[in-house]
Amino acid sequence: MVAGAGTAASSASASPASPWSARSSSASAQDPAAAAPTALDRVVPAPASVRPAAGSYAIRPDARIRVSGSDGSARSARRVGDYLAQVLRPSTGFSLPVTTRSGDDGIRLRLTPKAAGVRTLGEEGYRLQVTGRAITLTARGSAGLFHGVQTLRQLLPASVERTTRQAGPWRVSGGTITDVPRYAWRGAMLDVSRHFFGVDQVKRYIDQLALYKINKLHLHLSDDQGWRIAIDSWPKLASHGGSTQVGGGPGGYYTKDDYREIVRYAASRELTVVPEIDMPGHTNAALASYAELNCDGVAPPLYTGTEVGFSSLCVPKEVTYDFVDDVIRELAALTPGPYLHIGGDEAHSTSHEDYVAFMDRVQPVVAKYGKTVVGWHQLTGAHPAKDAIAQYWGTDGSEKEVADAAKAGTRLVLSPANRAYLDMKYNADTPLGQNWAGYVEAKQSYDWDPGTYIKDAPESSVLGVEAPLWSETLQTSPQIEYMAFPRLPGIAELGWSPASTHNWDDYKVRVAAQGPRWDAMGIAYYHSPQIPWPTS
Ligand code: TNX
Repeated sequence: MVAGAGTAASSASASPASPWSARSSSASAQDPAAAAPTALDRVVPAPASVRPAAGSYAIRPDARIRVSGSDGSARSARRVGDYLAQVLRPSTGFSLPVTTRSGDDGIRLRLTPKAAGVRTLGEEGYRLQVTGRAITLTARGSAGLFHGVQTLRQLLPASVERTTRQAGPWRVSGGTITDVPRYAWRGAMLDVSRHFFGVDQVKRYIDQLALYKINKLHLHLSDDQGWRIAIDSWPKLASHGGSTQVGGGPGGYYTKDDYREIVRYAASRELTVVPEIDMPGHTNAALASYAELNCDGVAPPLYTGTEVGFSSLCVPKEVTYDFVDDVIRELAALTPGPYLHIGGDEAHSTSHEDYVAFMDRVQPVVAKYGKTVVGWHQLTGAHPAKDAIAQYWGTDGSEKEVADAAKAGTRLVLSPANRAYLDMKYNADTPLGQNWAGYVEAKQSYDWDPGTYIKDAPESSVLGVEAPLWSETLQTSPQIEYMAFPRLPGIAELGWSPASTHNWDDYKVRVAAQGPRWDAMGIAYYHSPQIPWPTS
């Protein structure tokens, strides 16, 4: 006890006296978990503000998770408390009861939507205070509490992520984190068309996205190779259009209940699903399912290759808009989030005139069903709707029509292909992925600024960032993970952390510390040589 207290007084990073100190000091030589707890600023994404203090909190076998919520928010606080307990119980072996009983000890999750002191936290921010007696997480909304829980996970030893009982101690450094996101849109896209991914695979990815405070899951639900969502009024879209994939495998599609389950699960991890039906190009699967959608009235065969730009809906035909109306109506009805993505990229088989005419007719349909249009940035070459969002996927930010649209009010989500595309190869030896936008190593992926990326676009037009994962070459969860990690956390940090924290040399050390967590979680990441992964 005495020795422990003396150490704490002499060094900010050393451990204070605690019921664990006698045991941990003898264990610290061999056991990395017994070393000084992770400093509060060593997490990904970097927090907006960190104030370290002496001391630390240790989760003990009798700790409780105390949840409270004012103004009717107690249920949301309990949901997050239950989630935290699910993360902590298997590895700690502690019972960690979730209780609404108040107290000044334990892990306290407080939702205070109207309290004056937390107004600046917004919907997604949180404050994490750690003293010797308690960890107190405060937020205005469940998203803030949930994001705070993700930070707390990273402050505990990596072994907390294992699903069998591990040795502690489970200590968290003292001090306060006050954290809010830089951008409202921090997305990840999964292409479920080129290869189909089932509900459980999507859930696994959602859990991984949630670790880094990603809040949008963009699902690319249709393309030339597959239509992946059941539409009752056009049933062959899924049954025929969804029956294969790249390489000729069996493909698949989501029933409406499957899709609702994905939406529900994403919401439980504070992600909003953004569904995409790519139009007027990338539509071979639909054209193959219904002959009348083709200008010549002849259905093409299903397609299992990887070329792009050869298909188009028939812009002059009225039935095209019956189809679009039905699909958007049914998809909007299934989707609680405010956004509906209509694609619009690589419409190489549609004349410019037809493209503009098509977008002029389709955008109002999205509005009619109560949703906000999102489109790939080629939409800025047409007439983007007043509240439209353009997703930029170019490689140098020089497109004048994008900047002009941004000046006129179009909001931008940035996914530059040579930075944010998770399907680009890391280098020439990467066994998966493509290289049309070059090789994208971890540093290349992280080291850019979304606020100034598009030449002449006002910084205020930038809504956020998104990391797309196209699946021409990907079929399994480990393959998804190999491409997403470690690049995804870097894009997540660009979306969350203030520009003032941006620093590759600092980031690479913080992301290196995620490696043991990914090992503990069974995430099959790419061991980038640019990152100083801990050895052991
Ligand atoms: C371009 S990015 C595409 C996709 C491909 C991707 C492969 C975009 C909007 N279109 O159709 O899958 O490249 O990297």
